[in-house]
Amino acid sequence: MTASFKTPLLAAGLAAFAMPLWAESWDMPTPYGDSIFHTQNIIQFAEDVTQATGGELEITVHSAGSLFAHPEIKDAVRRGLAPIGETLMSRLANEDPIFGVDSIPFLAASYEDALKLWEASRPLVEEKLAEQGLTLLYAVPWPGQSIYTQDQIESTADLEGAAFRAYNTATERLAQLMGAVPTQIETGDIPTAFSTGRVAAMITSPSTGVSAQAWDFTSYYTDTQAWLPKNMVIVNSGAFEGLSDEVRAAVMQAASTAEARGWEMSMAETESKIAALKDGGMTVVDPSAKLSEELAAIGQTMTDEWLAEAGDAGQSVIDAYTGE
Ligand code: PCA
Repeated sequence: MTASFKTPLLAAGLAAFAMPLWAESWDMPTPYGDSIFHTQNIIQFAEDVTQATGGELEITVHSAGSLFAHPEIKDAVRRGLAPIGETLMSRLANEDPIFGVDSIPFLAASYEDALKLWEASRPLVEEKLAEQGLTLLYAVPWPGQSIYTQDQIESTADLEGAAFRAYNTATERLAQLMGAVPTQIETGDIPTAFSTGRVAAMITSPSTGVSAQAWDFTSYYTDTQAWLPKNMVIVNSGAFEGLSDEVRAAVMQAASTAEARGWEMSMAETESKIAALKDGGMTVVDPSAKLSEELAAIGQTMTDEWLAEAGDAGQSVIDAYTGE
């Protein structure tokens, strides 16, 4: 009896001694909910870091904008209010066009092209973040962006004047070019925005469609898969440099594992979440020839506009991407 009581106490005592005295604890704000694969990947990343550092660095994930709202996360990390965080890269496009290169319709609409574009753009993204005292850890794309509507759409004329949900400047511009009226809405507010009539249509991934239960307020999913916007995990460079060499190396290793795992998860999601939209009752349709043509033309316009804004630096990213 006595022995069986002593064992767990002894184990607990040893565990306490095993905790490194210099353990560092980081809070990590993220924008999206726990059911989203990006968040699940980050939770795994945090566990990997704890494991690899023997608890020297503990990362606590605060999902769904619970610590900082999405628009505040990047600045919170830059100012050191949170040492690490996640954000949608293209939300920073107003700071520098390079952050928006992954949100141009049909510039890179497959995983293969998205990876090429990421390899071509990553050095400049890292450079621009470094100028703000931020270090990029990794980036993972959402599945392709497709259109959700109440009625079937044959062409952009069917969206004329419709209130269209946007989540960055590119989706705003796309809505305008389609003749729709953009309104910025965070993912968590999508169901309410539809039910109160603030928006009537949107373009997003099947992942976000499923987490918002899009079948409750839309009936048609038009499978455009027009681009693959990325979430990125960034760290305050000062906080990162404050870690020991070993811990920093372990974080970098866990980040590169999370990047590879995240791309795999994203690819697997595309099919499984489209199937879930169908199960929910949505009709999944391919875009009509007319709609495809119109969207391709809008993609060209947005590429031209992006190049005009991004100048020589932008042109060299596109050249590296297209292999010219
Ligand atoms: N989901 C996020 C960003 C892109 C996506 O697929 C959103 O809709 O806001």
